Parts: sequence; structure tokens; C-alpha cells
Amino acid sequence: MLRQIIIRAILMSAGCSILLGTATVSHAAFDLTFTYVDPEVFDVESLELIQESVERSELLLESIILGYRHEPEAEATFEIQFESVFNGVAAGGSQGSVVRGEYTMPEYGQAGVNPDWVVKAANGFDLPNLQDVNFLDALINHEVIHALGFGGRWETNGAYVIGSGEYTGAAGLAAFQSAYEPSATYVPVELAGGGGTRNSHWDQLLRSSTEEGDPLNPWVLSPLTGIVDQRGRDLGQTLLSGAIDPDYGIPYLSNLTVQSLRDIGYEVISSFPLPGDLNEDGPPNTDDLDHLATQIRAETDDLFYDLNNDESVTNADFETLMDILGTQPGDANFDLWFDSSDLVTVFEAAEYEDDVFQNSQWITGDWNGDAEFDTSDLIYAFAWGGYEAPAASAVPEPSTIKLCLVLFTSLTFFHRRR
Ligand SMILES: [Ca+2]
Ligand SMILES: [Ca+2]
Ligand SMILES: [Ca+2]
Ligand SMILES: [Ca+2]
Ligand SMILES: [Zn+2]
Repeated sequence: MLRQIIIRAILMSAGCSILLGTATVSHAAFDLTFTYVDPEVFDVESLELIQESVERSELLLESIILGYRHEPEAEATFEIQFESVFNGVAAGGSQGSVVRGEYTMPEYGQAGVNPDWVVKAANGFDLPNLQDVNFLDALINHEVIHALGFGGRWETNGAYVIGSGEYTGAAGLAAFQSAYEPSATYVPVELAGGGGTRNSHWDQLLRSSTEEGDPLNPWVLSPLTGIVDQRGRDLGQTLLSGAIDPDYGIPYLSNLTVQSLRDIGYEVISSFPLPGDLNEDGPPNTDDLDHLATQIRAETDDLFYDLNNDESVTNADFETLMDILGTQPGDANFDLWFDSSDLVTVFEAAEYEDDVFQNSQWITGDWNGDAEFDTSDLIYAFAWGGYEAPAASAVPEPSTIKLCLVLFTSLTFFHRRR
């Protein structure tokens, strides 16, 4: 499934040379498999939340990891056993040992969450203003990355000396230099906290630890280190720091973490996120158009979203993202082609001129980014001139406009009949 998405992303970049590197084309898929050891321990709601998070985690990591480094072209699989844990909120680690070229890699991994924390984590830990934030995703992504060997396999692969606090794996260090500190000679590693925390996370101020914080009153302290990346994000807030700090927002997956997986034997994408993956969930797709539209409506000043480099985030960037994805207005089913199947898709979704405020996405007919599906989307899509024409060669023609009018009439009829 994911493989198809990646291949599609690569194919559609063919007409647009600024996009995905051609190096990814030849790689076989990396397949992460999850098995559930004790699903009966979780209640129905928790198990569902876990399975949804695990699916998103799989999508993310299969987008990032391309294979094993010693044979990057070969099909590769890795099994993660998911289970309940009762010591702390969540846990994960790698098991067994297999030599692949110059790397000593785990045979399989384990990841788990505490059944008592699943629903709470998925609802912003019940913190004010954070109920909409799914921290279960962060917990599971964190533990799944440990399951792959992050932290636990650093020393056996020559990337870290226990107790040093200095990560020196070449790929991780290069990513740290490029995103955070150009002159760094190591990446700072956590030395506070218990045995499961120290020596296996990027550094932060571990405010709940006896060494760096106050276990009795951690919340008044800051976890931040002052080391920030180009986007102003602190090292202490990465997904792979030693503690989750929900009052400081959603932890972010740093390219540092992704590239560090190279140092323990994984072939990964050249940089995270992939071009067009603006919601940073792994694959570039129409969810990213919806995400960018939300940012444009909110008038963000985060230039991460300034895709056309004009120092502002506007509808012009939305058009640039369509180019990056190889799509065009009207292509609801994201097969890079606007035709009657797209119109069937959106009218089946039945959000055309409905009364629900800002409920529509690209896949349900909002092609101009105002979160509604109405006549302006159809006009925009047909005026683009790409009906039954590939995005790259879309040229408005009189016949298209005529077709537009005919279709528009029939669509209105369709709508009324519903
Ligand atoms: Ca995405
Ligand atoms: Ca812009
Ligand atoms: Ca289509
Ligand atoms: Ca719209
Ligand atoms: Zn951890």
C-alpha cells in the first residue's frame, strides 16, 4: 500500500526536477510488520486507538526507511511486537542480533503502552487546550523508533560510548550540524534519568529527573536546551528526547533522528520530511494540500510552508504544492488525472454546498482551499483546463470549456436528486 504511494510520488515528480531525488526510485520497499502480543489486556476503545496510531506509525516509518544499508536494493522486513507495559507510560526496545554487512542490527523489536494511559494520551493528556492533540501517536512513534534500535544499538555500531553524552555516528552528526549547530563535534545525548532514559535519547533538560530537574515539581521547569534548528525548534522537543513534554506542544520528528538510523544500518530517505510532506506524516499526498490550506487560512508566518520562496504563505504556495505532488484542481482521487471518476468520488462524499462549516477536504471536493466544496471549486477546476489532461500538459481549450458547462449542468442535477 505504502509502496504504491511512494512510487506514485516518484512517478509524478518525473516532470518536475526539483522534487524527489531519483536515488529513491530503485529501492525496494521496507516492510514493517506489527504483531499484537496481548490485545485482550486493552479495552475496546484503547485497542482501536492503538491500532490507528500503529497504522500511522507504519506509514511514517515505511516512508522514511528504504531498506537495510548493506543491501539497499533488497526487499527488507522488520517485525515489531506490540504489547502492554505497566512500568511507566510507554516502552520500547530492540531484541536479538543479526550482522548485516558492517552493522549489528536487531532481529526484531518491541513497543508498548500502558493500558491506563492510552485514552488519556490520545486526548492531549486531558490538558486544557490540548484535548484535540493525539499524543498517543508521539508515544508510539517514539517506541517504534527504539524498537528499530535507536539508542540501544548505538554503541555496538560505533556511534556512541556509554556515559559519554556524545553521539558521534557520522550520518546523525552531519544532520545535527546542518540543522542545529554547524561546528558541533557530537550530538548531545541525555545523561539524566533512569537506565531506560540515559544514554539512549537526544539531550533535553529532563525536568522530572533528580539530576537535572525536580521530580516533585517538574512542571515549573523548562525542558528546552537552547539548541534550535533552522525552524526555531528546540532539541529538547524532538520526538526522541527522554520525556514527553505535552505542555510544550507536539514533539517533532527531526531529520537528525531519521539520519541517525543510517548509523545503525538502515537506508533512509535523504532528508525528512520528503518534498511536499507538509504535515510531516511520511507520504506526500492530498492531506498535505489540506494541511497547507489550513495554514494559509490561519495566516501562518512559518516559512516552512513558503514553497515558492516569496517570503509569504499564500495561495501561490498551494499551487506550487499541486505542482510538487503532480496533481491539479479536480483530481479528488489523486490519480494525477482529472476526469469523471473524480466527480463521482466527490459527489458520493456528498458535501457539495452542504450546511456544515468548513468540513471539506481535497478528496471531498475542496480544491481551492477554503474547506468548502461549492461552485467555486468546480469553476476553479475547469478553468484550470486540466479535465482529462495530465497535470503537466494542461492547456485550456475551447472544447474543455464547453465540456465544463455540460458537466456542470449535470452535476447540479445530480446534486438536486440526492
Ligand atoms: Ca504528508
Ligand atoms: Ca510563498
Ligand atoms: Ca483523478
Ligand atoms: Ca472550496
Ligand atoms: Zn525513549
